[in-house]
Amino acid sequence: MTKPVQIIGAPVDYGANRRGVDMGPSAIRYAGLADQLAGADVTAIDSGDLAVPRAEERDPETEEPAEGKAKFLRETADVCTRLADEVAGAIDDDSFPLVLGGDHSIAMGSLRGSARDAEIGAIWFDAHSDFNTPKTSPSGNVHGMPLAGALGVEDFADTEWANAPGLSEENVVLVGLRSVDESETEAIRDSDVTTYTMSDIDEHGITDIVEEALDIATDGVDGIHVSFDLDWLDPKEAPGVGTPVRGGASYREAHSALEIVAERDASEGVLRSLELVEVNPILDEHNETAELATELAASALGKRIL
Ligand code: Z70
Ligand code: MN
Ligand code: MN
Ligand code: MN
Repeated sequence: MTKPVQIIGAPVDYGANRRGVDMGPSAIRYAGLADQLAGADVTAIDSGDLAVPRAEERDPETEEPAEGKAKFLRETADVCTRLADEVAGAIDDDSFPLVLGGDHSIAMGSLRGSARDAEIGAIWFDAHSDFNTPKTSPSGNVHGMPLAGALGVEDFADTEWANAPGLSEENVVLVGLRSVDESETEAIRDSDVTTYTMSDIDEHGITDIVEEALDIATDGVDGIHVSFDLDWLDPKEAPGVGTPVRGGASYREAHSALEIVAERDASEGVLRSLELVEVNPILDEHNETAELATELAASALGKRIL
């Protein structure tokens, strides 16, 4: 990454069903993010954390839109609106926004910001598809909804703060799925997003899958956002996440995936923004998931061994 990297912390847990993920940005910094980025020859500026009131001080009452349920939707809207401004501001300054979560609900802010005055694609590394809406969500947890929100699916259609108008389904690729709700399956089939499950990775290998994902995401756009949920990895590698699902990506597959992204960025300048989400230090073992997040950021931003 030749641009200066602007670190933006989003200590949010409104969208998750477990407390602790709001401490993700602190844990990732404490695990040595600055050193890792320096090791990748990246100039980093830490702009600190967004101000996020504690969930305990708020009422989780379910909210509009639609007749469905979505906990803390008002708070999520507020944070995402401010995060979108931060991300768009960094890009405007010719910096590269690196967003630290926080739960995955913040992706609506990252994507909306990254897509301001631009056409973008997105690659979504996640065990989950995050394609629920307030109407379909089995849990009411907004971290299961951000991709639907950003794409304006169904009852999110008129939810301006959540939508990223410059993001089209044709340029969205989900990689490594292994936990998809029935309601999400239908919505995904009705959409133009591309999906690769863990079985696809087993069959074709991580290299081919990520190259293909990059071809699709970058086709005809100004750049891409990479949204990286740490639960994409196997819980053996990344225990500090709220919703671990067995059978995930290995340590090497995760690095390899982001190294391929970095390589494509080095040759074609495709990367516009990156976020690392769902690190929960309360559920972690010796902060190893946060440490992994710092290493993965370095791989995505071009760290090379030789
Ligand atoms: C389920 C839901 C989920 C994490 C997304 C799970 C959602 N599909 N969990 N990311 N960590 O409640 O919507
Ligand atoms: Mn997710
Ligand atoms: Mn997930
Ligand atoms: Mn196949």
